[in-house]
Amino acid sequence: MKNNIVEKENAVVIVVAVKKEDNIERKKEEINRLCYSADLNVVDNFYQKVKDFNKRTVIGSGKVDEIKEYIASCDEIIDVVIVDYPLTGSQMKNLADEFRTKVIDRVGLIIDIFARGAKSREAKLQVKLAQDLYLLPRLSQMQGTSGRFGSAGVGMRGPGETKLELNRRILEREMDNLKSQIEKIKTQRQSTRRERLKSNLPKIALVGYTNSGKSSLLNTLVKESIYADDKFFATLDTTTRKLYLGEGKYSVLTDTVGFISDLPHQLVDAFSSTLEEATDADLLLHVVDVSLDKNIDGKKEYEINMAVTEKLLNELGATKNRIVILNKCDLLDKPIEIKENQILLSAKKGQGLNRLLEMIKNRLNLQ
Ligand SMILES: Nc1nc2c(ncn2[C@@H]2O[C@H](COP(=O)(O)OP(=O)(O)OP(=O)(O)O)[C@@H](O)[C@H]2O)c(=O)[nH]1
Ligand SMILES: [Mg+2]
Repeated sequence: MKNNIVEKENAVVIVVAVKKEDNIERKKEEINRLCYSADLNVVDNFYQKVKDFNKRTVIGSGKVDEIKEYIASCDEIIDVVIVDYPLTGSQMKNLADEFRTKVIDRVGLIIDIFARGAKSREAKLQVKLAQDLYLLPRLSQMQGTSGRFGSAGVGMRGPGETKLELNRRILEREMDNLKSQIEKIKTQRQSTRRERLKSNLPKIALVGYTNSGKSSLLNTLVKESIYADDKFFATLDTTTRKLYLGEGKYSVLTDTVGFISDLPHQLVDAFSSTLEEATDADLLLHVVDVSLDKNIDGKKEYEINMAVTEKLLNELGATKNRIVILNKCDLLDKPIEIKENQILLSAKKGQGLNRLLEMIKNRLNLQ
């Protein structure tokens, strides 16, 4: 339903399982949460387990027809079809032509959420770079669709709004320019007095799946109120604060952008300097939302999220010195098994904080 205050776009979601390990239910929940974070109104979900990969449209022609009919006969006007799979430019064009509406893939949707959330100059430049990296291989197909990709709304928000008028050469030049501006900001940041002072202290970074409670934990630990929300990717800027560990000992604590399954490589590349700062730390606090304890193919959902985060951290070359924080323990209704190196905590209720500070001092050899 469109409401009068903020007119939300109506979306139809196609959940696509291609890999053997893809779980439709988990994928559905996650893509719907991403749609919610992008302020979309999801009218309906369609599902397809892809067996014979269709190069033209990814999903089979029968499914294409079914969705086409649905859109044509739907009471609501469907503004966008979200496909939970990375599409090439031509697949996107083919589906947009079939559905006669805007089509956005999972990568485009995540970049859109970042585009809406970017506040600082650095985050805006990084998002712009990610948008360009995403657009470059799709530019020619997207230009040929006479507005089918839309001129406003999801997928077109933020810094990249007029991109479809650009050509490849201009885009490449712009990307070089963005990279050098991002590099300049990074150098400036490192040379500020405040940073130099902090640099003598041990560095701790909060990392983890999006929505696990990283910002909430920073707020609780340093008695701050940086933005935390139940939407995915609430944090796009690094926030660094001095953290008192007790017994006259200090460290600096950094909060950063969250991870997700299949995090678009364009975002990893564009946000590399931000991610580097986090992964360069002396100690990582890997925050996990332990309340996601539903069983999925023999594993708990939070264990799957932990594995996704660990894989990304390893790819980024992050430090091995880690504490795993099983957060949101206030939402658990039965006790769970805790391994060495893990701690049960509630950022919201302030449970487990003293034990965490002890563990941190111990790990940083500050005792
Ligand atoms: N019940 C409960 N909710 C929590 C706890 N910690 C965080 N939350 C909620 O979880 C949601 C996400 O919290 P954030 O702190 O924004 O999570 P984040 O990891 O920073 O998320 P991104 O920045 O989006 O990656 C918010 O609605 C918080 O209020 C907790 O210990 N218990
Ligand atoms: Mg956050």
